[in-house]
Amino acid sequence: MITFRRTLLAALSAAAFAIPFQAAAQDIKPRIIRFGYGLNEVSNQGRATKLFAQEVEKASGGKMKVRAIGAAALGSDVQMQQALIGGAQEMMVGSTATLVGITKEMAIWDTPFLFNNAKEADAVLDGPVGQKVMDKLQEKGLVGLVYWENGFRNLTNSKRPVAKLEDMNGIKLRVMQNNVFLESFKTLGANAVPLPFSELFTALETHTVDGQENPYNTIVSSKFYEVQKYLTVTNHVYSPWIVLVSKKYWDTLSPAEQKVLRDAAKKSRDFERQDTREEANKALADLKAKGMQINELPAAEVGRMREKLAAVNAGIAAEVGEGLWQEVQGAVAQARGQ
Ligand code: TK8
Repeated sequence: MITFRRTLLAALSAAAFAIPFQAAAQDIKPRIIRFGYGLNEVSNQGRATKLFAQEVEKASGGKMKVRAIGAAALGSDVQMQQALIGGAQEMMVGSTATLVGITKEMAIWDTPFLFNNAKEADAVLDGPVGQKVMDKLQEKGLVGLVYWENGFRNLTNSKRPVAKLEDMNGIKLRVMQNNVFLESFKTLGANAVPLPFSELFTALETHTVDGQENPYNTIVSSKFYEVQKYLTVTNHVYSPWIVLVSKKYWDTLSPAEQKVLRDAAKKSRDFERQDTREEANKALADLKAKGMQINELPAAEVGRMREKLAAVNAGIAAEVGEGLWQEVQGAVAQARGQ
């Protein structure tokens, strides 16, 4: 009896002690972070997400757990962005280009031929102006952590090899849901159709569209080679991906928890860029082996493409503001000079 009373007392006092520390008690339960992405698990995006999840779990001693959900199972980029803003989903990675409807400054990264190589992209995106553009998301309910590499985009289609700009005439080309891309490809003579990435494979398979443009890695991992015969090396624009957190969720985290996410995001970025570049180096050979017919756009035609696409620059500058446009141009010039 005495033992029982003692145990009861101990239990009661433990409970009483626990009440003021409810927050701490809750922390024992792992925080589950739903992290959505659009590509397959077996892709550069999937691999880096997995690494991010491992880093978060390790650094938090298992108190934070990332549930990675790929293949757009949580929705397209745009749908996931809305879920993050509303607080129904915690994290995602997707294209900056699909964020322009929320934060217009993101359109700066859609500038055709902005970067000549990945080194320039890294310097500008990871530098002060990249951070500034990322920070604009906060007032819209999103916290940007890091930019990953999607990569330089190239053109594929099922109609014909594109060896000169005129070959693009009338090709029904899927573009991202973004005005710069829409205008760019209209300017080049294609019949540009905005579609979410999650609908793209089926649209190509059913010939709802004839072509699309994405980096080599995505053409491989999304198996576009099964439904696209021709690939033209254009490198017309560098696409970043961006790792996002719901601001509603972010604000519930302690500074230590926020640091776990920031540090893991940086590690995932470094891993992802290296992995993407290694894969991209092999991708053309892979795609050839899968039966794609590949041609480089001749330099003279690239020149014509640059000239034509310069027409969209004024629109981008107006959209993001002349100040930001100049700042990015300056950062690129600096990166180029280094
Ligand atoms: C994945 C997309 C994709 C992008 C596209 O969700 O839509 O073409 O390149 O990476 O963000």
